[in-house]
Amino acid sequence: MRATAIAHTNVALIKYWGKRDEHLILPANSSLSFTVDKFYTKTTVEWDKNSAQDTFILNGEQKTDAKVARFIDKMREEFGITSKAIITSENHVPTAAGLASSASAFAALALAGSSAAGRDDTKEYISRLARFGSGSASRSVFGDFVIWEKGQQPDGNDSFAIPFTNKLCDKMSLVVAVVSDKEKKVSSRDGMRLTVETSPFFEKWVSAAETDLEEMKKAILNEDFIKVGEITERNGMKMHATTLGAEPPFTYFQPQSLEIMDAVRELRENGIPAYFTMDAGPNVKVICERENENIVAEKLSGLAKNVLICHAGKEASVISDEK
Ligand code: 2P0
Repeated sequence: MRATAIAHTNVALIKYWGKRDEHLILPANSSLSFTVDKFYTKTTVEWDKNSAQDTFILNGEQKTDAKVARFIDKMREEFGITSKAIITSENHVPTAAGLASSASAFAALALAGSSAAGRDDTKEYISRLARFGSGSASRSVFGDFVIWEKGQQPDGNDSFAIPFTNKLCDKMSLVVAVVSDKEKKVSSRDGMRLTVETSPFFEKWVSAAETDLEEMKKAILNEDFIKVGEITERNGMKMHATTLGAEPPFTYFQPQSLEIMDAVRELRENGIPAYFTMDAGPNVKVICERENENIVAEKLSGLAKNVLICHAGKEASVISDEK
């Protein structure tokens, strides 16, 4: 039994930053993301009774990855199977983009793994499962705007993503300004943990994120791009503020990131509505109206290594399934 699935990566406009349960990967706050069309992972899973061990091939090279190994065990436990997995994965997230690929990777792996096991799981189930690989992967199961509900239950059964809306999606672009494609110094998992454990700003961040999320939902549904941009920018900055309060303090900002933020402010002063956000790395993602995407890309191209224009991406899907 073998199946292939594709999932796109996503960029959070209301960030996930901090877990309330490390083991179950339960977030402290709900988050909202925009799935992007340009970057995706394509993964084939085969459950093989005759293999003596799991195999993971990424971009043509055999790899050993602790997170993937744990996730395969989780799938076996969930599906009630003992077969070993043969996984072949292609990451269409250009290394030069310096973007995280764990979101698309675990969403594609969960979907292909379930389908290869002959199951017909709901997307809600796949999202909950993908969460165990990487929290943000729960959101990559869906397209357009997506909300990962933090849930209330201690067992995490109500913590999964749901599709929110496709409103505004055909009018909005996300321009990625690549500052560095190097491995980040502090992984998001470690950065979050340190923030939760030591930053006095963490508690405030969680309550502010919940308020931002409610306002963001309204702004998207009203197709109010300016409001969406303002909330995106302030939410991202609040997340990054928590890292400066951690002990020891750390930041994902690099000098070039700050220069790009200034350029975005300058665009606004010149009448082009554009707003930035950053994740657990130095690259800057800028949202703008589609009619302005080339002006924004042009402005940032002198400051970044590479500039990529993205639009809304589709939900994860199974592209082949052999029983
Ligand atoms: C996000 N990030 O909402 C936030 C903003 C990074 C900054 O989700 O520990 O790789 O595997 O659940 O999903 C990156 O975190 O972390 C992330 P784990 P993940 O997009």
